[in-house]
Amino acid sequence: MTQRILILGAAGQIGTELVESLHGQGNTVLATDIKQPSDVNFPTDYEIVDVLDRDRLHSVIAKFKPDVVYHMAAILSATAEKIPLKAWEINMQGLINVLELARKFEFKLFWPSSIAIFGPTTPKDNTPQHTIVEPLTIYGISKYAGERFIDYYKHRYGLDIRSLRYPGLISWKAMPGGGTTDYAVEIFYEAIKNKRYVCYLSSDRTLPMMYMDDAIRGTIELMNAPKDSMKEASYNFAAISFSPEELSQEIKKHIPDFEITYDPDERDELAAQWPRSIDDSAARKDWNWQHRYDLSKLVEIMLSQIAKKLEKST
Ligand code: AKB
Repeated sequence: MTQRILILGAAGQIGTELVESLHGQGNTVLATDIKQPSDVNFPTDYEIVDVLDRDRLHSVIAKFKPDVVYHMAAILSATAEKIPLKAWEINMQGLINVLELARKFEFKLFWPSSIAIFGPTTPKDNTPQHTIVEPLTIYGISKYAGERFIDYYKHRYGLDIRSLRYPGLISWKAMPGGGTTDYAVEIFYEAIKNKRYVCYLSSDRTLPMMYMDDAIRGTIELMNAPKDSMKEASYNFAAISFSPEELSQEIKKHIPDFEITYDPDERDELAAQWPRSIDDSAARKDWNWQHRYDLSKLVEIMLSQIAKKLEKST
């Protein structure tokens, strides 16, 4: 069944690929973001929408009448630490504005959470679905508060809201912006262009990661799963885990003279608070989640696609 789908924050790393995929499946998609992106050509209608502008949001939703909304607009972890109160406003007030409209217009909602909800007191290996959650970053605090909010709206108003705790996402189509895990995309561009990369994380800073195709497929599968199989407010969602050093060793198999050096900055302190690996057995059990891409497959695709993309742009 095709649907009317509104994407808020469509010009970001995940939004760009969600638009492409949902449009490709025959849905009527309206892509929106806070400004006109210079580097993305949407195959769908596009409108400017600021999630903090309630009147504008209301009128776009009243006119488009979506069956489903993907609310992807957010400030990511590293940028959020530079503008904590603004990040809180965008991440939380933006979500509340969308939730209030979900009550009124009764659309189904997707909202992204993150591994950043976990903090230094959380067990780092195979982090369970339910565990100690004491985030110290403003991004992590906003994501965890968001999880509580969506669960409140689900139970209080009977809304259909679904959510995933995304790991670092790796794609060659769109660049990430302002995250702690962005190194795992930048490294490929630098490896191809300059055969060297200065990494802002420590060499052994292992983090949970996922190839974007898995993330998009998983997100759409979650949204299409039967409502009564949804047991969690937001699901742990995992594929692979690796450190910068392990990633660079895999890149060296393709570019033997690639060199990585380490100059950890404040982002390494954020990453140090996050899990090394995630137990996503609830997602695997409740809606049959399975990842397809391992590290070697991911590296092979990233290097070949980015090389082609860079060649085209010169
Ligand atoms: C970030 O690094 O901020 C994001 C995330 C893990 O949510 N990629």
